[in-house]
Amino acid sequence: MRKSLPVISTAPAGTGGCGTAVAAPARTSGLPRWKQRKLRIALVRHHDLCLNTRQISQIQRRAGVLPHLGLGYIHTALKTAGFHHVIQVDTPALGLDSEGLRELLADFGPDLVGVSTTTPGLPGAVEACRAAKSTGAKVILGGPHTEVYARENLYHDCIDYVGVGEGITIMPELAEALEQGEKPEGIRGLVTRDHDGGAAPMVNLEEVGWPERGGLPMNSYYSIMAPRPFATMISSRGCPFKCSFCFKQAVDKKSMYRTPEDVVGEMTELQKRWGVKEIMFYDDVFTLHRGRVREICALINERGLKVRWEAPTRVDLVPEKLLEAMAGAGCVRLRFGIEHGDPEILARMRKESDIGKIERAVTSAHEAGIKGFGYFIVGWLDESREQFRRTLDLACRIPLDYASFYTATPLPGTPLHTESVAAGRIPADYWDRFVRGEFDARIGYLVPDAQLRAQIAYRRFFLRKEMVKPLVSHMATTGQWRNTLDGLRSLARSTSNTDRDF
Ligand code: B12
Ligand code: SF4
Repeated sequence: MRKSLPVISTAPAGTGGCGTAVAAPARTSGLPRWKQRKLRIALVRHHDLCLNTRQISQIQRRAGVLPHLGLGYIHTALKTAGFHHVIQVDTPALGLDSEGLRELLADFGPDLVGVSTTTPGLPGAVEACRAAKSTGAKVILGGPHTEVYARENLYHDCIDYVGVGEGITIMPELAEALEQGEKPEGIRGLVTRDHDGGAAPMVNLEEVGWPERGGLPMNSYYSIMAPRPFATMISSRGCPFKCSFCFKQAVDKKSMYRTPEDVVGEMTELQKRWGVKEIMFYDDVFTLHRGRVREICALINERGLKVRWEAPTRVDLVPEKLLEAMAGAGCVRLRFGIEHGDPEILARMRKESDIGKIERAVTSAHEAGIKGFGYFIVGWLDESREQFRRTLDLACRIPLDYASFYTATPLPGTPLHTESVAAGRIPADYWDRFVRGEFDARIGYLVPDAQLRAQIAYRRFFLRKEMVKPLVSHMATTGQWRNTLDGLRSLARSTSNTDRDF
């Protein structure tokens, strides 16, 4: 039994056939509440690959398709509020193009369509909104993007409303208003052409229940990092650090922790119901609250849960004792936000770490039997080739089994964006024009050969003899032979003539 969401008026939730929270029959006017709800709602993510990606194409195409947890949580909240005619349409997992999406929606006949987007993902989202509008439904756009650009999205005729902040509260309230034939103005976080409802404040995800996964094409999700089937989870939200490239939603500025019981409960359900072999946590920083992580590990062992899991963290938040506890509870990999090998750039990134801490954390994880994944950023504002080489040297020197080399991309609302505009590297109005539909060019790189640097970094990191053993071990344990080998082959084919300049 889960708790019902306190911020929306709803009947107490019970457990439905598929194991997620559904409204218990509250007989207020003769019929159970869920029978009174007629509204048909589709929740959509469209296109995973995007123009303004930070990833090089050789990797982006093979990295995988990960479930969209935000939509799963909104689905659960809608069910709790008694809305049962709800579908999630995840086009990257379903392999649908815009026309396929339009046909699917036309067939379903939604009254309301909620589309989720990041800022780089906006072109796909606008296509989804057009497809939704062509069915006559009301259309709402939400997701991290709308925290910076809200009303501006209403430039597109196919969008009726913009949701800012928690869709978990906005969507049930909007659905209720539409069902009652009431004007939705007044809903916290809802922006219309005549009204600005601000932002819907953060909700503790534990209050909502687990994200709805029923009806999703679970077998279509994959990650180059994990054996199939795998799943993603969020055990906490928020991060107090202020790295200058990182986009922070209002909710991310506060912290929210789920209890160890709830986290391990969901892990157990994922293994039992879906046969999941690996769980990838997508918290901002999994080990922010160390006591909680220790309790999670203890509970995993107490319950005899045997599942592989991995999580993101910072190099200054992994003391040795904690690493041992995590390794002993099934943690196979930690993703470290290392970012750079040059101290001056690390300081400009406001990373609050240093090379010594990086070396110690990755080595300690390795010694505890946890594989290290390093996130790096190349092509930072005014990054010299010498500074770039320091990143590459660091990545190859420390015991990492995996690395990702993103190109620096100034997302709107970040300090990196402000600095890049001030330095004259990108036009001040790029994202404004992008939001209005000028989707034809990527935002400029901050050093002209940033993409080449990323390709070279991937090549030099993965195509060295020290990586043969880790790569073979990775492919053998995850079964990701084809994606991994294809990725390595395409890296081997790229950039070879220009390598020597670096
Ligand atoms: C997991 C993850 C991914 C996964 C899966 C994507 C997903 N959405 O699940 C993968 C790896 C595929 C991914 C890819 C990318 N990501 Co990402 N990702 C995340 C991460 C770490 C967690 C997302 C999450 O599950 N959050 C928890 C859930 C509960 O929250 P949520 O999804 O945001 O949903 C809530 C609200 O946003 C809102 N909401 C969401 N959808 C909707 C829809 C409607 C209608 C409404 C009303 C509300 C609403 O309500 C939800 C709950 O109440 C976030 C960081 C973060 N802290 O959120 C970055 C983040 C979302 N990613 C980001 C970026 C930049 C990317 C990439 C561009 C990276 C790249 N390759 O270059 C791509 C873009 C892909 C695309 N086409 O859009 C940025 C987005 C910044 C921005 N301004 O938009 C973030 C915020 C990271 C950061 N701090 O910079 N990502
Ligand atoms: S990059 Fe990681 S540590 Fe830095 S602010 Fe973002 S979530 Fe926090």
